Amino acid sequence: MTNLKRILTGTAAAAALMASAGIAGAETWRYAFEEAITDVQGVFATKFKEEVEANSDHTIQLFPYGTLGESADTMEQTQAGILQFVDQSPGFTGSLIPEAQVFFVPYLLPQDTEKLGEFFRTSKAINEMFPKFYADQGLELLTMFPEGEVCMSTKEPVHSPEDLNEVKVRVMTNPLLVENYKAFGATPTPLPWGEVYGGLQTGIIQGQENPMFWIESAKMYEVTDVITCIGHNNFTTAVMANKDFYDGLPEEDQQVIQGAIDTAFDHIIGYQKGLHQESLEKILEDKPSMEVNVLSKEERAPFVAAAEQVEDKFIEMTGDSGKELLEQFKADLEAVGE
Ligand code: 6CS
Repeated sequence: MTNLKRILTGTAAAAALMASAGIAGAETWRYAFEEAITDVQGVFATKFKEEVEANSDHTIQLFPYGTLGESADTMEQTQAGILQFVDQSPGFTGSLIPEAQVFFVPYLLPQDTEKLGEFFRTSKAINEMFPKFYADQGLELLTMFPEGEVCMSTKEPVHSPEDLNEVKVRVMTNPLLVENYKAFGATPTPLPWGEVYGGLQTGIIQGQENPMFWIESAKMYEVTDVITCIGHNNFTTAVMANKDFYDGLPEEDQQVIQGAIDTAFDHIIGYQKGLHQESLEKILEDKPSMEVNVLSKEERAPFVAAAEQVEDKFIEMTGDSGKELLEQFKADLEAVGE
């Protein structure tokens, strides 16, 4: 046997041994998300990367928004196994996983980040029921986490559903979110993220909704004049892995991933303390003329009343599985005092 042959045979034998022992070599795993590296999803992803790299030989390569296309593109790439990890909001997962639209029944979620953290940590609906829906689409659901109270930003003030009459409000591409804004009196316009700034600038749309950090960092305030908070939702997102990739990992690697997810989750809950207010202050510093309205209980009442018809639509769209999920979701919220 030549030296080269001996080395090659040795390497193959070692690889076979490692494979049979379930030990994978150092790998680079690709992780895409829908925001910039300094935004909430980016801060989560950075913490996840640090944890995985500190506790294994693997490397995580991060792909912020725009580097691999829109949310729909990165989801396809994950399902195809080109990406190992993806962060995608249920706002874009509506057609793929209709049950994930439960996050768009208005006035279900609390706004307090700590309470939300407890809900996401303990919820049976999220931790036991949702993973099955994602698994059916070839995805391992690793976690879901909140990103902050959603507020509208529009060209004109909004104090009632009448003020939204004929206002084209951009929503994420999610059928229930469309129903949500119809019930609020607006003309919902589903669009991928990349078309929102230009759409507002040219007047094709006249409003959109997002958490305050995103209204600030994505400069939504440059192309709208009024921010209105009615407390109807808190932006939720989900981190997933390609299921075949995840299932094929040795248990040791799966544990590293779960540990990194748990650490990043705690980190992102803490990170968001005060973020809404800080972002609002930055907006007002840059554009003092921005009008900010937090609607009173009385003003919110018709929006709260509209939630019922959105809930009915959710059940119409998802049938028994959605109904069961919604009931569990409500029970889980009650368990954390909501
Ligand atoms: O509205 C959107 O489409 C975007 N909003 C946030 C907070 N994150 C990513 C998403 O694409």
